[in-house]
Amino acid sequence: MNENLYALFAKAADKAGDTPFIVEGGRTLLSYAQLDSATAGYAHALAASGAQPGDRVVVQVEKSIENVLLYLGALRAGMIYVPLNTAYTPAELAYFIGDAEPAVLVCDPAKLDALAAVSGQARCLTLDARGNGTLVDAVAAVAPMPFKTVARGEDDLAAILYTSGTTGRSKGAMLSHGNLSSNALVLKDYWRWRRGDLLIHALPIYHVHGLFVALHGALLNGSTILFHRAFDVDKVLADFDRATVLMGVPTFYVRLAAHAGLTRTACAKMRLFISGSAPLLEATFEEFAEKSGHRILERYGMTEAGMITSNPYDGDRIPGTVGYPLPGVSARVCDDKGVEMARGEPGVLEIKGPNLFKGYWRNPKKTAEEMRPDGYFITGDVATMSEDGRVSIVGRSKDLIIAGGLNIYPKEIELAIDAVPGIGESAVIGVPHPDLGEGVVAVVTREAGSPVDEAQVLAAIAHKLARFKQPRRVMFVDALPRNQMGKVQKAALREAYKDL
Ligand code: MLC
Ligand code: AMP
Repeated sequence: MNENLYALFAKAADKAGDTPFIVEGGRTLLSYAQLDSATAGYAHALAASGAQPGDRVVVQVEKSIENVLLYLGALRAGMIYVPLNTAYTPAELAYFIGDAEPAVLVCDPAKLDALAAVSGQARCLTLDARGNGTLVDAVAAVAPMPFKTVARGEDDLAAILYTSGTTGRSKGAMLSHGNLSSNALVLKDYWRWRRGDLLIHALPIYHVHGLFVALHGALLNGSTILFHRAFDVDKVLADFDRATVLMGVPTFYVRLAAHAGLTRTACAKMRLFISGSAPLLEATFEEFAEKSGHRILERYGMTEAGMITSNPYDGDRIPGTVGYPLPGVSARVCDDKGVEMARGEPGVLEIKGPNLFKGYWRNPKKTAEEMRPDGYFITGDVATMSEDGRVSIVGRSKDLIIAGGLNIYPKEIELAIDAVPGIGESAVIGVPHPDLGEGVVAVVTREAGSPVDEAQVLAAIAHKLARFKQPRRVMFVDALPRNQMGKVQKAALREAYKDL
């Protein structure tokens, strides 16, 4: 049997027939009946560009239907899809491209020159936000031809998604066809996908949430996607009159709850609101429930494992908890040696299951550091588990900031700031932010006599780091607080600057 994830989608597409697949601004861009030939074109174009099954296809482009088809075409062709955040600077991209060694690189035409120097052996194709570029020309050049989806086993890689640990250097999480299909199938049942469901898709498609959880959910169910290039609260609300499902990061719900248009009447047709990627504040949950009449279903996941736990569809959706391990997933809360804690006691969440990744790309050492000998993965999230197995995420043992659902690794920013002339040292922290959950703040010291100021620091790092990672404030101090071991006390800094 072909375990290629696309084979599952093809089966669902056959059943869905003329159902619209992607609708944007009220216009059907593609139906399920057209999915086979549309993705065949992309698979052929990638193969004609010289990529073989198992080769990496690195993609940094704006969200578009062509981008969706490129992803599905790469799956069909048995290639390994490597999506990158559009906010990354050329300096950041150089690392990913060097590490992934792609056969094909697809980027925005505006970035082509900057990337030429770092693209190595990769064939460069372009795709702009309006769906034009040499990739689309290559698709047009192959003429309509059937494509036999390349046979893949469940352990063959479908995608590599970059994510970072405490070191600040991103690692590629290797996800197999089996990882992705097992998770998608479980979620189809768990969230009760049904005939007639329409999904509002307003997330980026370079992360697990938008690319896998949302897109796969709709594809597997043959559901129409109401496609939004970005999250615009007015436009998303306007779709509530025909949609049934919304998936979003907590910032979506903060903005929706603050909107006068969020009423029970406006939400009467909606079936399910799902939140994840960052903690949903209880206050947001309650305000949203009060105004919309819907209790948001919060779930928890990560790049290395897709979705891990979820609040129940029928049972109690309790704010501040992320629900139960999904069917097939085992979870335990342990101390730093891997010894299980008593129920209710906080510890680090460890997990195992068919959704768990195949390790970090070309980095067995890092993979081994984050795995227990019995196959459990150490998530770095601090959790408690109730007597009946319900999980609450209560903190993080990894040094990570999550702003608007995007992960930011302080170490990477600290390294950039430390290199600024006149800076002694730095500590980067997340402080509460009403819209994004957390906001980035840098606390720094000056070298003796240096006049370096906030504007100079920000200007010096601007070309190195994606905008979303750049601190919103730089605070100067005489010395960073340290504990007896010499470690910077970030908790003390977070407390000191919590009202910034
Ligand atoms: C945008 N900006 C951000 C930001 N998004 N800053 C910090 N964090 C973010 N997440 C900055 C821009 O650089 C810009 O800065 C300004 O905000 C306005 O940009 P924008 O593009 O207009 O922002 P907006 O459309 O409001 O975007 C906010 C958002 C978006 C929350 C809607 O970031 C988003 O869609 N986030 C979802 C991320 C996601 O998919 N996460 C899932 C990861 S998977 P300036 O200064 O230039 O104005 C995962 C696993 C799991 O975690 O469990 O799901
Ligand atoms: P990423 O590396 O981008 O996949 O981000 C995964 C991280 O996001 C997890 O390790 C958690 O720290 C965080 N996360 C995801 N979902 C939730 C949630 N519902 N509540 C709290 N944290 C979450």
